[in-house]
Amino acid sequence: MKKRILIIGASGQIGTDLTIQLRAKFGNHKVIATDIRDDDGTLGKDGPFEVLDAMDYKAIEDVVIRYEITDVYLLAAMLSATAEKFPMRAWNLNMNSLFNVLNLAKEKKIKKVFWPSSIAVFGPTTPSTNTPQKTVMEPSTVYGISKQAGERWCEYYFNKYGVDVRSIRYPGLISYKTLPGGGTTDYAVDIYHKALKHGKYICFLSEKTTLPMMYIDDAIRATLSIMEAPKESIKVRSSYNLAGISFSPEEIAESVKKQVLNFEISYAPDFRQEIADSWPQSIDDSDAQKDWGWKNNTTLEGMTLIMLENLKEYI
Ligand code: AKB
Repeated sequence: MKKRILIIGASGQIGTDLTIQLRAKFGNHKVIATDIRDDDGTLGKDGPFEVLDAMDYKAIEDVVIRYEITDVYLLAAMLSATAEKFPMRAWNLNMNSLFNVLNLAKEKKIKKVFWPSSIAVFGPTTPSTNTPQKTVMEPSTVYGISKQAGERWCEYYFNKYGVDVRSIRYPGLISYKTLPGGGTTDYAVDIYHKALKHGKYICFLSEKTTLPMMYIDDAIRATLSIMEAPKESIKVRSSYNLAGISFSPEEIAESVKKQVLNFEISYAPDFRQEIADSWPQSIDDSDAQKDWGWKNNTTLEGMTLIMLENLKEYI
């Protein structure tokens, strides 16, 4: 059967880059981009775009039938910082959207599901360096609780109903095509914008807060790899640990200073510091390496060069 892909939440940080790359790979008209907001001109010009609410089962089912969808990538979610402000809205969105897609797969209306988890599934009691795939998981954030519950449900739907759902625990992602929204790791994108615009940045995390991060191209490559891997090689049906580069605000600022000579950073930690402090500093992703050949490519210095070069056009 021919592959037809539905992306829910396509206009966000991951969705934008993922739609572009899936269209390059499978053809523009095979990839249906959808989002709760109307297209801003980025994704609708090259292929189908529809307004779609991830909470509306009937509306998703209608798109699935109309376009004969085989694979769904569910990217709609409320991220960590915003979820602390709207706990019930975050829980409802993050869980109901997942049930909608898992149930479509259970009813055999679609074949394969991608759902992103996050390093937020870990909590203050998790070993914070080289965090193993299987370890203590007591998340202390609304977002982390929803991702951990989501992982349990993914595994349950695989075991009980044979749903082919695949998932990655993304670290903080850094990209230039779109801004992230409402995350704790967003400072690592904002710093590049402010460095080019104002030559200085006030960071909402303290200088030594090391977190796992990844350049978007690596994250998209990981997503395509896990979705392409033979079914038998996917041994983890909750979600895979994925490691990229770990760094602190102080270290990313040093890499920016090498390119933007008078760049200055200062620190004013806010409520996001507590969220960041509950997350690991580095991740052990040996299961992803072993099961579907994952390997990170981009270094901090390399990412800084790419970000500053490309953002010049936008600023
Ligand atoms: C966030 O900061 O909420 C996200 C994440 C780590 O999942 N970027």
